[in-house]
Amino acid sequence: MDGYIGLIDNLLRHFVSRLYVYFFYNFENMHAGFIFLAVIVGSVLFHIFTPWWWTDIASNWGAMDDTINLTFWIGGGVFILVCLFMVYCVFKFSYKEGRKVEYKPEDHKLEKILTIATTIGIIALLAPGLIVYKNYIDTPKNALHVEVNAWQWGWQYRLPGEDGILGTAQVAKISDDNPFGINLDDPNGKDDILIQSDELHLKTDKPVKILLRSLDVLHNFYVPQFRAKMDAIPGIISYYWFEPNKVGEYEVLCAEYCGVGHYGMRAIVIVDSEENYENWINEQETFSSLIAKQDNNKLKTTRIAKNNN
Ligand SMILES: [Cu+2]
Repeated sequence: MDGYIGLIDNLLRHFVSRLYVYFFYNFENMHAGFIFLAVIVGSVLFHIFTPWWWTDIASNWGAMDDTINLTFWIGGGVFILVCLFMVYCVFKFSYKEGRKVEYKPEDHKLEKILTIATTIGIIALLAPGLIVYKNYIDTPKNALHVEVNAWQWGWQYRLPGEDGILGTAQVAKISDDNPFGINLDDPNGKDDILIQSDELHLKTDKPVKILLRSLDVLHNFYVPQFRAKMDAIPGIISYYWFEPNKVGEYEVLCAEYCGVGHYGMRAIVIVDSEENYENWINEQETFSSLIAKQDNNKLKTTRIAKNNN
């Protein structure tokens, strides 16, 4: 028994000392190759076993996922090829005494191949995205308009009333009485529906055009499940569209770092059936009813003031 243990012990010692020799005398020249190999294997394994992946899609924009997948395959493929090439070079051309480097400042053939291959790769990466983006901003005629107002740090929403047209608005006109800065002399603004809440409702299977306004800095209205987002930029109205197609509750995030309260810009979008949506929208306040309420309040305060004098 002791003999066996002695043998195993000897073998282990032999193996460890061999490993030691390998690592510290050969490995030194080639360790970069092993690191690259580990990076490739690690990346592929991470991709397969990652616990983080997309949410289920709840809109028409499957094409967004396709372009991301295409970018992933092209980018991932090139990444693996470049790393494997480096691994090959590290092993093939590691230091050998007496070996000289060939001086080759130019190689027209190689340059031509690399230029053409890079061009094809860049076109394959960009062209599909441009096509999808064109559709992304090409709003269907029957889309519901929803204005998203972003501010530090929250959201409010405005929908057109029965006329289907949003009144014009300006940030400079925003006040306590006019939280969206709607132009008072624009008749289209009177019936606008104001939602000063974190909860927005949308109708399922009905396209929505999102019109983005920012009252201060860059924000970005993002619901991951809709695969749609865009920056809200002070001074201009940016827009895109999507069609929610799954009834449910989704979280809104601000996807543009916008200051210390950025993390708090979370809200809820509820995709309703037609009936529930109509019920919800009928309960919302219009701009003219808000003005009437405020006038009423002012009247009351003046009356109280008069009575008290
Ligand atoms: Cu923000």
